[in-house]
This record gives sequence, structure tokens and C-alpha cells, in this order.
Amino acid sequence: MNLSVKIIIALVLGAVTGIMLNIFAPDLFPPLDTYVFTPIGKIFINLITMLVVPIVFISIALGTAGLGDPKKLGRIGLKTISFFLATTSVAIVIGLGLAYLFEPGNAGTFNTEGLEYSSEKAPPISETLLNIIPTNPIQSFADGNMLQIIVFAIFIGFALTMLGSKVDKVKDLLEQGNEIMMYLVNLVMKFAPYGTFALLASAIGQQGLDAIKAMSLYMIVVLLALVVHAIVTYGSTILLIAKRNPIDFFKGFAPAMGVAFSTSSSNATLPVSMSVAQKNLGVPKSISGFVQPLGATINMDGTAIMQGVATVFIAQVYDVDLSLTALLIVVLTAVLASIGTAGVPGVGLIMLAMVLSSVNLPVEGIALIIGIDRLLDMARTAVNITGDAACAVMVAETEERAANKLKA
Ligand code: DAS
Repeated sequence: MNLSVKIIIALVLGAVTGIMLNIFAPDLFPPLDTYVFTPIGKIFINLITMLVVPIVFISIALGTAGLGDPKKLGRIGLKTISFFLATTSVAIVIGLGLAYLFEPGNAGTFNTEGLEYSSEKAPPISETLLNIIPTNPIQSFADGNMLQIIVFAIFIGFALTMLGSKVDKVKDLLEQGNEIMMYLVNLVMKFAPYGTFALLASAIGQQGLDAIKAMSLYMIVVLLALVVHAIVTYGSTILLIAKRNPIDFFKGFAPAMGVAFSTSSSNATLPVSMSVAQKNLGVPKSISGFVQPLGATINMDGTAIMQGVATVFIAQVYDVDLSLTALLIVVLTAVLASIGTAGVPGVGLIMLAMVLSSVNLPVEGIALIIGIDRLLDMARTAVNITGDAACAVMVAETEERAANKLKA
């Protein structure tokens, strides 16, 4: 049985187990969660997160060096960033549009009395962009500062390209390091079905079903927008630009989507999403190693969709009419906010506070949606990494066609 099927079965079994425990054995759930689900889930997340920093550094350094011509790096970088900004903007417009269509904030009575919400603030974009050049790369590795690791790795890869054969030994070392990391990813993935089962059972079991009922329309609108964006935006990218079969794309990338769904972390899923994109989707290491780590950090279409729907939902609950200018500010803020934060669980809500403040909506409104956010975080993280993979496939195919044209 292939890994995709195993992970999907594990996800379904985990969800069913969580719901059954929540309904029929609520007293049995806490000890099971404390001594079984949470430890197994944590071991799985720690195992894959352990591989993230070395894999990101090695694959971007090799990826940048592998591109050879620095002009090619510039071209790929431009294609990648443009795709990320365009799809994130489309994503949030889809979220805003469906939220206006279905009006989740007017669908019931939401008590806004005494709501409180405080969270760590996402760093201002200007600070993030100024800080992307690391003053101490070792510190960046220790802190897991993905943007700084990415920038340092690009400099190393650029130097490897310019120094050519003088540093062949270093390149060989990095290649062997990459082999080792990819071997470890496959080893850890054998544990994936157990880890995803435990994470789902824990998340669904903890979820109060009343919260799901009260917020069902909001959840449905977010999930609908995620599906529409994935099928329409990524499907058309694969079909029309990469000229590949979208069904093969989604089927091939399914194992990574399953891991993202269960971990709710683009960063933790990165080793898997890169391995799957290279093995199942045929993306060259040099492009996968450059596009996907960058995407896991700065490209979050699923998160932008949640922010679009949540902003309209909260405006509706508080009876605030958002002007067109305010909506444009929401789009811009959400796109910029996704650049500044890494792909870890719950980061979307931190960024949502920024988006709401940008249009003077009450941040405490987030307290209305926080109860079911963990479930939506799973789905939007799966969409976040799928957007990165769609970009990697699009870049790989367009670069291959350009290379073939040159040869012809
Ligand atoms: N969990 C985030 C990620 O890893 C997404 C989010 O919080 O919205 O992409």
C-alpha cells in the first residue's frame, strides 16, 4: 500500500477516533491524549522538524549553485516571487468574495461581550525585510530563522557557482549531505501514518463539537475557498502554464499534503514536500531546493484565504461596512504579512491581528474563531505547501521548455 493511501487512512481513522472519543467517551479522551496521542504526534513533528534547517540550507546552497548561471537564478527568483504574490492576492480575493456571498458573520448571533484576544505581534514587514541578511549565520541556524538561512544559503550557492571547480570538494560534501538528509526523510516518513493518526485524534478529540456547530458556516466558507483556490488557481497553473495533468499533480503531491494537514506546519513538512516534489512530480533538486523553502516561509495562500474570510466575518459580526479601499488594504496587508512569518502552527492568527488592525477592526473578534482555528490551520497549511509545489512545477516546466528552445 503506498504512502499516500496509508496517510489518508491514518487521517480518517484519527478523525473518527477523535470524534468517537469526544461523543461517547469524553472522560477517556484526556488520559489517552496525554499518554498516547500527544506524545506520538510530538515525536513525529520533532523528527521531521529536526531535518528542516539542514535540509533548507543544503538544498538552497546546492539549488542556487545547481542553477549555474546567476542570470538563471535571477529569472527563477523573479518567476517564483511573482507567482507567490499573484496567487496569494488571488487567494485572499476568493476568501473575501465567498465571505460576502455567504455572509457567515450574519448567520447567527455571536456574543461579542467581553471578548479578549492578545497574541505575540507579528514583526513589522520593514523589520523583517531589513533583517533577512544575517549578522551571525550560526545564530540564524540556532534560531531556525528561515529567511536568514535562505539568504545565507543563496550567498553560499552563488559563491559555489562563481568559484567553480576550486570548491568541487565542498559541493560533493553538500551533495552527500543532501543524500543523507533525503534518506532520513524517507526513514521518518515510515512513521508518518502513526504520527498523522495521533495528531488528528488529538486535534479532533480536543475540539468541542459545539464550537464546530456554532462556527459551521464560517468553517464551510473557509474550506470552500481553500478547495476553489487549490483546484482553480493551482489546477489552471499546472494545466495551462506547466502543461501537465493537474490530477497527476494532486495525486503525486498527496503524501506531503497529508503531512501538512496533520502537522499544521509548512516548515515541519518541508523535508517531505521537497522529497515528494522531486520524486513524484519530477521537479529538479535545484528548483525544488530553491522554490519550496522560500515558499514555506513567504507564500501562504491558504492562510490568506482564512484572513479574507475572517476579516469579513468579524466585520459582519461587528456590523462594520468595509469600503473598497479598506478591502484593498486587507489584500495588501495579508500578502505582506505572509512574508514576515514562518510556516508554523497558528501563525495565521497572529498575522490576522495585523490585517484586522490595518482596517481598524476589533482584534478581539479573533476570539470568536480561535476555537476552531486548529482544524482550519490543518487545511490551510496543506494548501500553503501545495501552492509552493505548483510554483516549483511551473518554474521547472517553463525553464525546461526555455532550455529546449535554446537547444533547438
Ligand atoms: N500553520 C501555518 C503554516 O505552517 C499556516 C497558518 O497558521 O495559517 O503554513
